[in-house]
Amino acid sequence: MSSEEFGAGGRNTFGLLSSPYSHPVMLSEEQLRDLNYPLLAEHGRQLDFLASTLHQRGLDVHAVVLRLAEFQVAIPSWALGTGGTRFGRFPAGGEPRTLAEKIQDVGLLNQLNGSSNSISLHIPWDIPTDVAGLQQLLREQGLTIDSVNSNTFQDQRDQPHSYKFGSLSATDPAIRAQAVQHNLDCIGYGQQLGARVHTVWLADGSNFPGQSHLRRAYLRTQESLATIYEALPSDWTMLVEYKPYEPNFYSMVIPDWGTSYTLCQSLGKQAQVLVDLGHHLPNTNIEQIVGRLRQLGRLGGFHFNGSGYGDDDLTTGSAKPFQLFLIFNELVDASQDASLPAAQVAYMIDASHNTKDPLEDLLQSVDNILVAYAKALLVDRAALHEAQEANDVVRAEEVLRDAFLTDVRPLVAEGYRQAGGALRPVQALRTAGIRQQLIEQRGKCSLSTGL
Ligand SMILES: [Mn+2]
Repeated sequence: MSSEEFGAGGRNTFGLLSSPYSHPVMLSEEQLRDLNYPLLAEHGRQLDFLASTLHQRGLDVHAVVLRLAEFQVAIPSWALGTGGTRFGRFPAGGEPRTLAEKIQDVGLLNQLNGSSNSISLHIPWDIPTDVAGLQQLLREQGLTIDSVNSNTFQDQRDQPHSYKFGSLSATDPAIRAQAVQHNLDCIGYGQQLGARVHTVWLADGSNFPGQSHLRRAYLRTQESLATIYEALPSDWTMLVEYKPYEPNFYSMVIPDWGTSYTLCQSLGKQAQVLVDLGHHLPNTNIEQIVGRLRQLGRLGGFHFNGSGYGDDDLTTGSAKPFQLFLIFNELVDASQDASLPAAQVAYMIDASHNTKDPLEDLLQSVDNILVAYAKALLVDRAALHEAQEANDVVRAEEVLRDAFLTDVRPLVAEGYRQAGGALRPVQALRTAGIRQQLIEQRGKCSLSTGL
């Protein structure tokens, strides 16, 4: 990700490779071929049928598949183990215990779908200790570190000051200085591993009326962010994420895209707004926010996830595939608008939950994202524009429906195949018995989350 919008990402390398970290569970090229073989004939039939249908609509199926094969979504290190709720955690077994094992898991995902070639790190959970070894592992797996995420929403052991009442917005300058330093440390760790994006999600806020001076909390945050921004390397982007509630329930210092936007405006060009799909109140028109930010030149990235009520962090596109399609429709529309400059948008997943095998969940999320993207690429933009200009409400909606209701799964599968991956990644993961191998290697109760 973090490449030019919808542009090419690096390709993975396949096959068993030597590594400073012993025995990563990987699939050989031959295994992947064997997994695809029984599906190839039916896949070919479906793809041919779809190609001829799209050809009649004036669409070049090869161009669409190429865009899909190039599209990359970053995987968060914190989603490789089962997440929890306030009530409990139900581990899947075989979860990664170290940063090296998290990298290996993402390597496995990328082998299967060719669309997950980078990783988002969370500091201090992922502080690199063996930088040279990790760099080598990343090279071998064909992966990069795209972003580092700071964490001032919980106290770490040995930390002099508590974040109980805020971090970058805290009333005590010593607490703010500590939180700023943590963010600078994150950038330093990211530089060691080649990251180019620093993401700030601020949990600061208040739980009760009167607890916090709303304007002064904003100004203190702005000042803290400016200090971090000054230290940002010139080729980095700083993403400012917003969230309407939780962990604070009366006010959040950065509750909405408007606040993120004004902070970014005050910081400078390298500051951009990050849209986390779960960080909106129910029924918010997220695609409109995406369109606005893109128009304003401040759309920096996404945290993809699925949400029914709030920050549910479920599988992306599981319950609201139409919303995901409409978001991609805005992105594709903007990318084809000659009046808008190209944007560097970081596509990342931010999900973590309790019920599914984390690797299967991530494969499903990436698949749903690619399906939404593929459908957005099929929209007849000229017809849509014409209908909009003529205020032909029904025709405009029908144009979107034509694209959304097309079963594009053969295109996505062909993208996987062309990237050297599996036609059906989840099925391949199961057939290859990956989880069992991971459990044998790492044990049933392995754990790496920092929560
Ligand atoms: Mn997020």
